[in-house]
Amino acid sequence: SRVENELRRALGQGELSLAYQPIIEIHSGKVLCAEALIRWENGRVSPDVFVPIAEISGLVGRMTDWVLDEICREQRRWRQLGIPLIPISINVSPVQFKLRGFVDDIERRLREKQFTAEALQIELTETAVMDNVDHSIHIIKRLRGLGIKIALDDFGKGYSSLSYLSRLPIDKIKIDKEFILGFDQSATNRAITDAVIALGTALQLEVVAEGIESREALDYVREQGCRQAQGFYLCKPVPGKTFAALFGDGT
Ligand code: G
Ligand code: G
Ligand code: MN
Ligand code: NA
Repeated sequence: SRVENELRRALGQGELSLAYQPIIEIHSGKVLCAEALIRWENGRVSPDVFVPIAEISGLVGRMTDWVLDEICREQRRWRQLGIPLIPISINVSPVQFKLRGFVDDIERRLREKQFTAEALQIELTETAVMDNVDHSIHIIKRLRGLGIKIALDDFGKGYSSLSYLSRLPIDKIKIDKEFILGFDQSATNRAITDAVIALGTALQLEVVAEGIESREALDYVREQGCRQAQGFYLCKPVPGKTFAALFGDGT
């Protein structure tokens, strides 16, 4: 298709970019991590549109390689600016996650770039992981064996049974932003948010509240015992340069 050819060209010519959004420790305001979000033409085409195209056209492996190279470059730039290591989390789609050789590719890329695994985190969607739990556990164990932290993204949207969640060797869960965006309008959304925070805490997982768009939302999740937050109220996704300027002192 036309978009596929344009994406192929964009990958070749460096027309993709990454935006970074901080994940904040609520009580201290400290930046714990940055989520990398891929952008094409400064966001004119949403990744919701072009990532699936990359998947069906076989470009997704090259896209992952590009993302890894780019965050590696960014980490290096941040280090040169004297910024203490801020881990960067990348999103991995269900298709990418299931590709044969996914872990091998990541391992090879880390090695080639002499990139420390503590600098990389991976966000997997709940639905991707639950699709084949045993296989997912195997892959996640290998990734964590490399030193990479794993987050379950968009949590609450899928259908994880609690017993499966307790079996997953993950580090954190990210509460799907839809629940938090609607917290003040829906008792159901609040009930789900509260339950996910309690569950994650009981399982000794880190819990991140996404979609924090207001002071009220931040206060609410904090009062429910959530310690980490991400959202437009705290900071929008920004270019790496801006991120370094805003958070370069590590606060
Ligand atoms: O910023 P936002 O509109 O960018 O992201 C839309 C969706 O695209 C989100 O679900 C996000 O996880 C996903 N996404 C953003 N960047 C990447 C990426 O590099 N790879 C994959 N697979 N998904 C991404
Ligand atoms: O699926 P995932 O959680 O990776 O998607 C992250 C998406 O959420 C990105 O598109 C990002 O731009 C978006 N996002 C980040 N913070 C907020 C927020 O506070 N409100 C809304 N509506 N979207 C957000
Ligand atoms: Mn994400
Ligand atoms: Na999410």
